[in-house]
Amino acid sequence: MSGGRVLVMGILNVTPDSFHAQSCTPDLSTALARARVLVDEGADILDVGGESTRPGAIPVDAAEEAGRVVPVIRALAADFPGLTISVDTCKASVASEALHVGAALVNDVSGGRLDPAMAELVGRTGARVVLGHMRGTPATMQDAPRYDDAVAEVASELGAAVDAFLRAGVPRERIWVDPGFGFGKRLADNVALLACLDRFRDLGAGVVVGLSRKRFIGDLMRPGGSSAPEERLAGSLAAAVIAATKGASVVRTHDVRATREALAVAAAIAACGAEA
Ligand code: HH2
Repeated sequence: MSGGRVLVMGILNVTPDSFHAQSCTPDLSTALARARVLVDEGADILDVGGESTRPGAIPVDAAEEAGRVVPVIRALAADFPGLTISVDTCKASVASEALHVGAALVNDVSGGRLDPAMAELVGRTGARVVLGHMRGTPATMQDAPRYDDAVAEVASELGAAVDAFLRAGVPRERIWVDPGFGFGKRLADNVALLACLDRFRDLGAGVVVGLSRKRFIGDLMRPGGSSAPEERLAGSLAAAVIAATKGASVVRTHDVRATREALAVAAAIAACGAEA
């Protein structure tokens, strides 16, 4: 594991249609109640999203998306003054409103590709940013994705995204990268990206992973079978631990307590190995 404790980013989906239906808290009061649970369980960051990015998701316009996340972020900033709040969006206008009411981090699963104004906004505001890797859009990304060498190609495309944000004036230490598990990837691509996660540290940025309850985790848990997102916790924890041992700085999850406990075991073993 890399030096420093792995941060846990709790998922707050202010959506009616996220792929893990139990994570949906589409109105202010249920979102705040869920946020309190995630904070009590030890979340370092809360990631607030107002648009599902699952494959084939129906796009939401900026006004609707902002209308979902901005009241929640404003209330979270008031209720949890020390908490890092992230906004999960690909739209600069939504990110701008979120930063204005208390978010400090922009989590853009498109790595700034879907909105050319995003890099300039992050540079101007001094926010932190997660640059995710995705080809196409959530509507098209699983239409026959193809890589000759997924690790090399994703690293190269993420490297280009990092360069664009550096050119926009974002300091390197404010940039994290995320290989984008499930975002236009086949099962073998997701497996290769996790197996070689340490390669992404060569980009000179901390590495974020979002593995929680995704379809490929279910495919690995039950080869040839099927599973619902509710049944994928064990596999998600295994993947989170592997990511941590390969240098992830942040693990994004629906299950903060279980993930924190699994990471604590991994950290204790890694610390003993480092002393030996
Ligand atoms: N995955 C999802 C959303 N945001 N952000 C980062 N950085 N990395 C990820 O892998 C990632 C992400 C999809 O998960 P979820 O938010 O639970 O589902 P939905 O997009 O359906 O709301």
